[in-house]
Amino acid sequence: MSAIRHDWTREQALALLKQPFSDLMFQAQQVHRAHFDPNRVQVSTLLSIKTGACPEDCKYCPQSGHYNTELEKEKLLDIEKVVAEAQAARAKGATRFCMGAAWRSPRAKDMPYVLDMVKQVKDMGMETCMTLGMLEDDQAQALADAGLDYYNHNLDTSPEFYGEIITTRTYQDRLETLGNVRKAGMKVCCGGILGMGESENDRVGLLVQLANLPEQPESVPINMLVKVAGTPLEQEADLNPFDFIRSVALARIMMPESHVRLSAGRENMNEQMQALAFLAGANSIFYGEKLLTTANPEADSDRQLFATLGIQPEQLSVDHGEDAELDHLGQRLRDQASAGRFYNAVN
Ligand code: SAM
Ligand code: DTB
Ligand code: SF4
Repeated sequence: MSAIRHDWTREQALALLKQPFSDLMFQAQQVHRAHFDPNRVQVSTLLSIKTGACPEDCKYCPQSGHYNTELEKEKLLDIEKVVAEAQAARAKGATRFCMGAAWRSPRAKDMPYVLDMVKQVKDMGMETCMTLGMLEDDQAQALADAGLDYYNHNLDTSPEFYGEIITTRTYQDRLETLGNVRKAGMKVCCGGILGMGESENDRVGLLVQLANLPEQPESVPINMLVKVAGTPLEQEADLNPFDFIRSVALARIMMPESHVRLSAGRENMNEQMQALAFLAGANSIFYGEKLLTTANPEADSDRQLFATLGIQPEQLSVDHGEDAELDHLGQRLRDQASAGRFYNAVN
């Protein structure tokens, strides 16, 4: 078992990243296999609960009100709609439901609605995650008290490159929100985006920041930029796919116990590239036809990919004897998997 380190230097990380590809992948797989079943991948589904007209100016984002992306804006969704979407995601095999809002931060009057969403999705036996922008400590505590398991808030890139991408909130603001989430006792989902024109040193800088947080995030989404027409990054050059895979491997080595999520951008990756990402230590995906506003691979093609690679979806661990209803749900999820909702290529 590799020990968790919080004292990574950029030089050390860069030296790992620059190894021959085979050596880097071998090292990542050794770390991965010491901490996880390499044939299990966690499956989350996303829903945008409030879409567009965001006051922030994140240059990658189709939901920013600063750019004209012809996105249809939507107010905060009704609770019934959110619950129906969560039920559909659960029926398809997702174990975590992630709700995202295009806010700088939630307003006081929005809080009762989002807290109700957390409670109702949680009551269905799913893990819950939200990403609502910056949180004050009382907001984080209210979400934790409602049963929110994870809060997603990304650092997005290195501290030096950050100012090229976002000017309406600082890196420090983000670190403070992450601190509030931790203080409230929630699990942290925090990662970034690659392919925004950053340097190799910036990619390393992001991963070093994440690894050196006081506690490493339980979940680390690595997004490949989705270039959306109308955003300032629409014409950005493609990142070399091997550089993307190398970053996934580095994340795995430096954050051995975290789930590393192969996140946005899978729609533009072929199966071979996704397989390389799993070999590099990615062990979570967003599953379902849509991310927040952009396309994700069809659920059918993901089931097919899992079958081809002999990957099984990770199941929720159920506390036996404590809650009969949850137990029943755990069994249903296992039954679904064996009934072929996720085809098992191994047996
Ligand atoms: N508004 C909240 C916030 O930014 O804190 C939550 C939602 S925001 C859409 C969540 C994350 O999605 C961003 O931090 C960014 O990493 C990712 N994201 C947004 N647009 C993207 C794109 N075009 N390509 C890849 N990732 C993207
Ligand atoms: C994360 O790191 N990636 C997800 C989730 N956290 C909220 C969002 C990806 C969004 C991609 C662009 C879109 O669909 O709007
Ligand atoms: Fe708003 Fe989040 Fe998009 Fe930034 S990433 S513009 S904060 S929705």
